[in-house]
Amino acid sequence: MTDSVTPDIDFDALEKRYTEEREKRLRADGLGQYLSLSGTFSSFDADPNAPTAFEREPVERRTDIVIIGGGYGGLLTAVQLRKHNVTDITIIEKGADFGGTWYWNRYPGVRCDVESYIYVPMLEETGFVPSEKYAKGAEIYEQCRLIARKFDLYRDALFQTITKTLAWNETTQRWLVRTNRGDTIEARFVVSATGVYSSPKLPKIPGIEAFEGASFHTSRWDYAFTGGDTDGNLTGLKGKKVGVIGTGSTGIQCVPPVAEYADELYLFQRTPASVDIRGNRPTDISWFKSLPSGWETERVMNFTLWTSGVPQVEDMIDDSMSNLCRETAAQAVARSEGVDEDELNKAEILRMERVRRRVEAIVKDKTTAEALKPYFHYFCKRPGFSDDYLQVFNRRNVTLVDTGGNGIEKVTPRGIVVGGREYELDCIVYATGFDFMTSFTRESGLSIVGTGGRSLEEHWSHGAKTLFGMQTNGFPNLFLLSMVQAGMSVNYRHSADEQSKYVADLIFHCLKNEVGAVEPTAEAVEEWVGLCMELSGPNRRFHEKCTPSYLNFEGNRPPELELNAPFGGGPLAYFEYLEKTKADGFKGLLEFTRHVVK
Ligand code: N01
Repeated sequence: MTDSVTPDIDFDALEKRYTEEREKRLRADGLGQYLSLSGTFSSFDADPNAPTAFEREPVERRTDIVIIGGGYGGLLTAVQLRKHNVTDITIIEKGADFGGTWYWNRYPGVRCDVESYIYVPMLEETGFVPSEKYAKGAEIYEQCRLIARKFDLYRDALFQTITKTLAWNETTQRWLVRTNRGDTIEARFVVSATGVYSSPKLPKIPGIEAFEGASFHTSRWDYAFTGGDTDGNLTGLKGKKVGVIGTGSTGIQCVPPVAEYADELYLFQRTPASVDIRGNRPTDISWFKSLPSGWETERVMNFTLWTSGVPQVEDMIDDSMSNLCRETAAQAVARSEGVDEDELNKAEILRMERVRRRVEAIVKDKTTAEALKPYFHYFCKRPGFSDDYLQVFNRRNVTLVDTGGNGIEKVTPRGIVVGGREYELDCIVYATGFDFMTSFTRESGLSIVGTGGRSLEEHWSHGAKTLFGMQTNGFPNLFLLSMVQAGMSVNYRHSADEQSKYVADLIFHCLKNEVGAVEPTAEAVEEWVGLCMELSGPNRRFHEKCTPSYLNFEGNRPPELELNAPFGGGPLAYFEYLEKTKADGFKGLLEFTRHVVK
């Protein structure tokens, strides 16, 4: 069937192609196709930013609050607590500094992919001005450190320290926190902010460990080998053949600088990314300085409203992502006015058709251009944006090795094998992503034992069960900042802002009112999980038909992760739940709560 408005598009054929491409990529091993950077592969986890760990004696301490993780979640929670004049906070962080994602991800070309004026926190409070609409990672990292200095968070922070176990002591009403450095810390409250994309993964390809050249994950970029820094200048790649595996948001950011410096670059592609216009530009300083007080909150909300399908008078961000969401919002209105689903589906296919035509317009070699065209529904994967990724395929030193959906066959001591051909390489870069919404204990590496000696692993053996994605019954005074059963904004910073405020307000409430222990009842948790499952239905059904990715558990969701979904009502409704609970002085929560006065 063709369409009268766009006569050259055969929508049915495209739908069929989407299904075929998905089926090519579905694998029985699903998430099992990946390895974590532990055991045999722990050398991949070494911190290239601080190769030697500093020495210190184990710490024995009693503290009000332990925060695990110094990325956005941990940092913002600590800031909110400081604003309540809570001073006794110990932050435990695996890296050698604050920053989380922005500490670890220093690959060349790294930038935020949501506009920096709404993604980088606390611009108004710190006076920090991002230099571009999509700021470089190094700037965002600096802003994290600036926030930490401004709120005096370095004081009691323990860096290069991995939290291993948390055990609740019923008698003292405290958590006993133990780390890999022999620290023992007793804390009234623990906030686990171990990150959303913090557990890197490698593909389980035979031979990885036997490769004799340099190889590393993008979140552990080896500048000692490549030379240069996040700005490029990768002079160590002169005369080198480099293979990059992965074409997600990371791959499309790091490929252009590598292409500029390596003698030969082979990009191994399993699924082409959708790559739309980025439109990055320097910040207009006079515009930035003219913004009225309170602009940041308003702008952050403007984006979340658009991306939640709530039309606004103005689109303050006005970029490819917000334009996309404006279209989606218009579609939601059309749907409510009874426009046929078929028509809406066509609009969605046309959107991706624009992306495919952009590939044709930029990439000169027809076979390469064809292989770079994505065939899946737009929101099946995190949309990609770049002004220089597709252009690299016009360079003579760049070869796209399209694996036809199969991925790499094996790694040999000399290189990578695809389709029976060995590509000899000096270096392999794994841009293969992170665990996402899988098992909390596996991703965080934490062993947590709550009331009655019950472990969190056991408690969640049939899936995560939370209230607001942050608390669970049987684990008093423990807050988990994650996206599971929480409202997920496209702008992670907005979710982190709201979660951190909620957690800090609740902890402050407990400290002020001498509430010894707070935890939701099993009934409250059951109700929230039920609501999450009910509301996440449409999104789950959409993703079940998608090409495999981390967003749909590689198309093969394990039964124990059945409940691992974001709160399906969207970020705005989620924020309202948090606000309402705070507004009634946590009464609702505390009524349904095991409530012990110290
Ligand atoms: O990881 P990904 P990412 N053979 O999982 C491929 C955030 N982020 O690090 O598509 C060959 O998206 C895999 O192929 P396929 C952002 O939210 C933010 O890029 O599964 N290839 C895919 O191409 C993002 O969504 C920012 O077929 C193999 C790639 O590896 C999230 O992090 C920057 C393979 C993994 O892509 C994750 O992005 C970067 C194999 N055997 C990231 N196995 C900023 O905001 C896997 N792949 C700056």
